[in-house]
Amino acid sequence: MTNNTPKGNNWPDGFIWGSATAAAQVEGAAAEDGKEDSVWDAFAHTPGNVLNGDTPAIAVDHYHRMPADVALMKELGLDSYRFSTSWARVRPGGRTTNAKGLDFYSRLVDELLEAGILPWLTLYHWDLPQALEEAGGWANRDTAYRFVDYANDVYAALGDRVQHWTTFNEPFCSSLLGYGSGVHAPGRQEPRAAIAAVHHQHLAHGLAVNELRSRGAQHVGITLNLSNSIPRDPADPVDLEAARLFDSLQNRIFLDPILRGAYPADSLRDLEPFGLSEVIRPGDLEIISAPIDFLGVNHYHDDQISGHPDTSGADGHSGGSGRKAPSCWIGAEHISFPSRGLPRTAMDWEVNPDGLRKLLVRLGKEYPSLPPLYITENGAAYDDVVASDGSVPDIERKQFILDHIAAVGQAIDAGADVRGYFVWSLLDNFEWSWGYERRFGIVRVDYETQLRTIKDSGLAYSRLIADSRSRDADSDRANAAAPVA
Ligand code: PNW
Repeated sequence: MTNNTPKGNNWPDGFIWGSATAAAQVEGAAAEDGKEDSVWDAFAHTPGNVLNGDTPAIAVDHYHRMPADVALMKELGLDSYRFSTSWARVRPGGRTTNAKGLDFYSRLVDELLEAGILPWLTLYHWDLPQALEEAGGWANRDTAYRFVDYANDVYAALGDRVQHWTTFNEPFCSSLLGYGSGVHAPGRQEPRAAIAAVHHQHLAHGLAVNELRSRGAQHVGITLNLSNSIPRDPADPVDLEAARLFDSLQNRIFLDPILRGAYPADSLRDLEPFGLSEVIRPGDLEIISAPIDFLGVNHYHDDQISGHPDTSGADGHSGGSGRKAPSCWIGAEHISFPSRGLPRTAMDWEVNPDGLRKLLVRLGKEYPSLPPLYITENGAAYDDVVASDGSVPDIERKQFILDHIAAVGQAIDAGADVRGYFVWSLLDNFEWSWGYERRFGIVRVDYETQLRTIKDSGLAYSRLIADSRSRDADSDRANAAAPVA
């Protein structure tokens, strides 16, 4: 047996191996079959917002190449495909249903099921209909109720075939980067609106969980991007305070309302000047803390935090346009991210696989009501080189993925209840404000021809999946052969 599987023992029964994308990053067909602009279409049209003036208009043309892309997933041996539906395709102006938009997802789901691939659906991966942004966007409480209308439309069309429902992907980004630093759509730089957006996305999540469950959904959850907060000098109170602030804004203001039914007391105090307590209405936290069936964890990097000025390293939270943006660290604008001298990806994010193990173990320790975990995104951007034979020997990405999978295995050995891993991303795609300049795919896309080529990282991931299956089969055989006591 080859030694491609980094986890020495078996992966838990039924462990899901998958890969992920998001609608605005792969679909293209931005104005087809009734789709109207999302905030990302509108944002990308303003020069200076996205690197090189790139837009999601064509992306990797997945809207037209969907059957071939599903065939590629089958070839890779994926158990599951995590994708998102586009609100602006399903309810273009935010207020009426577009049957043609839903039809695309219905065909996608059928194609996946036909290929034996489990559809893992995310309702919100950042593409709010621009019409709803013009009505106030996530700073407007009404948007939460419009989200439930949208969730209902998608459930009505796909609820008979899709079992796994994720409400939001990384509300951190679509609130604090979208409305705080403005490096993400809609590009607003209004701290109070950003904090209102956090709360209204929480509310939308809770309302949708209750709604989907009442309609019979069995597996409903949310995906958060979580990151360890590592004080530069644990003996320095200035660094400790900065690490507390980072942890509050990156992790706890998202985890606690959902898993504990309350914002952390320190976050409430810190965010008082930005109006957090003003947007919370009686009963909201009860809705927001509706029990979930799984927590999706997206993890790319962790951060060393200091309260002292630092000029040594980029913080990895800026957008691609290079324009000077205000901080997304609302009320904590002074915090810095000093380098630990670790290798970095093309996103300038430090590589530290053990951080993923630590994060998963921490979650289990700190949140007694933690549901099962899935790694819903993990991966890396590197500058790929195409070899003369057409192959893509992306050694660094391959190593990154294998090392992080090994870290997940170690977390499971240490007791973390992790049930699946989705690599980000299936395909090179529209990397938000970095446009097409940053490639995360395990499959290369030639943006001229739309040709897909499985990179070496994709081949390695595929082998790992096959190995873990043959191990399952081996142990099934061993169990079957064992005499019954
Ligand atoms: C995630 N940060 O975004 C998203 O869910 C994906 O759509 C995206 O392509 C992927 O990670 C890679 O970036 C993030 O500033 C964007 O730390 C920004 C940050 C983290 C995650």
